Amino acid sequence: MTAHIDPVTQPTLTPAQRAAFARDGFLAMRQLASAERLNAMRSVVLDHVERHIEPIEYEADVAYPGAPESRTAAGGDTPRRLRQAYDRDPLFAKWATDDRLTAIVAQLLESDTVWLSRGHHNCVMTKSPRYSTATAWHKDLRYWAFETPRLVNAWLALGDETPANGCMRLLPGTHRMRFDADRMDTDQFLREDMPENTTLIETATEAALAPGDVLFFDAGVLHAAGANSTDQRKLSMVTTYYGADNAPVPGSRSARLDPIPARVSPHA
Ligand SMILES: O=C(O)CCC(=O)C(=O)O
Repeated sequence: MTAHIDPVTQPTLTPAQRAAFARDGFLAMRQLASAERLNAMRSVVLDHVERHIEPIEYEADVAYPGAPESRTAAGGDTPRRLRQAYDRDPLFAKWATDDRLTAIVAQLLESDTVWLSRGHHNCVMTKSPRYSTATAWHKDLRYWAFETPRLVNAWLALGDETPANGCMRLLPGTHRMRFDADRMDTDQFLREDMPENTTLIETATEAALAPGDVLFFDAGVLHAAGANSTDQRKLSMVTTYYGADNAPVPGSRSARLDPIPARVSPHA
């Protein structure tokens, strides 16, 4: 069943957009957030970064290759993710449950009801100019525990995202592929020393985004991103959704925080 979408206020995906998402596992939609909203969100983010408002994941915590060894090492206390965006500020909560945003998610999930996960993503990614590490190829599902793999992420660009500042890179169609366990390392990153993996990586698409654009991607699609080599911080808010046909596995980390009903079925 699909959600009732008001075509005036809420975008309706074209058959070509739906087909692209099903085929590739991602879809960029342009200009979904206004400049006014982005300015307000950016101000809150910069204030929270400046004042180190917890919960924060720091560059030292991600432990990606090249990351500072500890929070006290040079750059170790550079914020990488402002966690718990939904509970952090009403501006973020409003965006996460925005009608136009969740109308698109409802269509991608083919579910009238849309749940926002508070346990996964639900953060502002802050990629700093001086200290930032690249993220290797992975599927977000690697540590998540849900009844089905049908989850959609919405990545809102709060500013420009380009290859130079470490925009997202995605491997089209990989949400539909099954990978033998030995193609991943022990942390579930795609091994880049295997010819079948390097051939796959050659198919990567770079998701350059302008402020207000949203990249929707299936939680099963392989993606990566580079470091930020510019002199400006890159800021993106990322939220994760699932539909009525899915739920976190009881007792798992994915079930620890109550989800938010981001969109309620008109038939409920
Ligand atoms: O901006 C990045 O480095 C990518 C982040 C990412 O893929 C993730 O946190 O799952």
